[in-house]
Amino acid sequence: MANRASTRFLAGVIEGFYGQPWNQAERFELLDRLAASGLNTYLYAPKDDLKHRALWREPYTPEELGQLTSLIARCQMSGLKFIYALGAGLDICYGEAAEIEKLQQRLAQLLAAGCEHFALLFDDIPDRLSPEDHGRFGSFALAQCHVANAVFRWVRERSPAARFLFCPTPYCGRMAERKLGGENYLETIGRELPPEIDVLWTGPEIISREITVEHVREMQRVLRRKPLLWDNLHANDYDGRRFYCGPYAGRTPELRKEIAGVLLNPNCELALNFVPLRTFAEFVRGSAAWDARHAYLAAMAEWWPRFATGGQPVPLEDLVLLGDCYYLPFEEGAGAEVFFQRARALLATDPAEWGEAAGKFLAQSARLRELCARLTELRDRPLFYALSRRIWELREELDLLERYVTARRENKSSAAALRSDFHLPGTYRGGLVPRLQRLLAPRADGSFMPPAAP
Ligand code: GDL
Repeated sequence: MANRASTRFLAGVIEGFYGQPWNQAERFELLDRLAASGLNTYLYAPKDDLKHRALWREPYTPEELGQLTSLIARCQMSGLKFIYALGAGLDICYGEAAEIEKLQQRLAQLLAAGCEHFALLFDDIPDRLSPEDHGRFGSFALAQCHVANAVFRWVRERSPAARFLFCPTPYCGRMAERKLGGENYLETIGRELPPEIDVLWTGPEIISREITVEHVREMQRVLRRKPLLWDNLHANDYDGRRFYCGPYAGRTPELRKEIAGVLLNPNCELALNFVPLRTFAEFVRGSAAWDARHAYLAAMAEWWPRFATGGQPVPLEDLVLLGDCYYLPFEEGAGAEVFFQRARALLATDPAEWGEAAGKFLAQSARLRELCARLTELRDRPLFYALSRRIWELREELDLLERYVTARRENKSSAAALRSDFHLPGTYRGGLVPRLQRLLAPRADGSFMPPAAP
């Protein structure tokens, strides 16, 4: 396995999302899965672990360090690189020597625990310098390079083969266009950081639908090195109602030779990452003829046995349809899209013209709804708990639509017939957040406006 750990191309997972970090058992499970699928890296960067970011100056207790030590040992045993990241950017004073010492003290704890590889992350932080730092460095990029270079040199003296990663404050094309971090931020980073430091990059957007060779070549020029992709395609921390079990997609196999590697920052719920990881691993090692939908269907078939229930089995076809309902951030899977269009067309037409369409819709909706009910009996409880709130919501919407279509088909158009005792005014779709959401509607061009007056 040593050969895998020594390869330059990094491929694996970043635990880099907001929200509850994975627990120790989940991390072990993940590491086993990474090793089994031929991936080689785990980057430890849980945003809401206090000591990763908010309390980055506080040393680890022996117990906390013990947990990290066992993760590091497991990685070494399995031929995986464990990369430890610190996010000090919320409040660091860049020009203070004592701050760099604090960073070193923390990394020294990790070195003593056997960690060899490190990262400094400056994403999602205020992009302003204190007057002192401004006076000393003149630019945000120079202040960060000062800290990163000092820590990099210190690390390399102690861990000569260390990979050292840097996440810039503008970490995607859109942020760079808005000049986050100031004029020429990325050019400065490219010039000042030694070429051995890897620079993380999420693509044209924070969540990039596509990452093209052209885009990456442009970044190579600016950063003076191949970027290391931090891929948020399957991250769901920004929307608690969604998860993504679609395939790794929107990146062509040619991209692989243009980057230093790619690390997936996936769904917060580990149990929901089976298909993302399985298809990603295939992308990393796969042939030029790689096909995302094909990879998805194969991965769903492999995931299927985990859907064993205490009662009736879950048909694979229905599971694929459910997966299609929670596919990727910018698209539904093919089956869910057809289902949605069928429902939309029905609601926009007179029931007299429905023909067989209503029956088809009702049958498919009932299957999906029944599947959601059956999943409550999953033997794999963490998997069910990860799904339960989302599929509850899906069931409610399917149920409502079925009631509506049935009532219209039976020519009942009075308000009483279109009412549901399960979707009550005040509670159903209630709450402050949904009300606030209705005040401004998103438009296709990314802007927001109050919805058109009736
Ligand atoms: C981000 C954060 C990341 C988060 C993701 C998705 C980076 C570099 N940082 O901006 O922690 O999980 O978006 O919400 O991506």
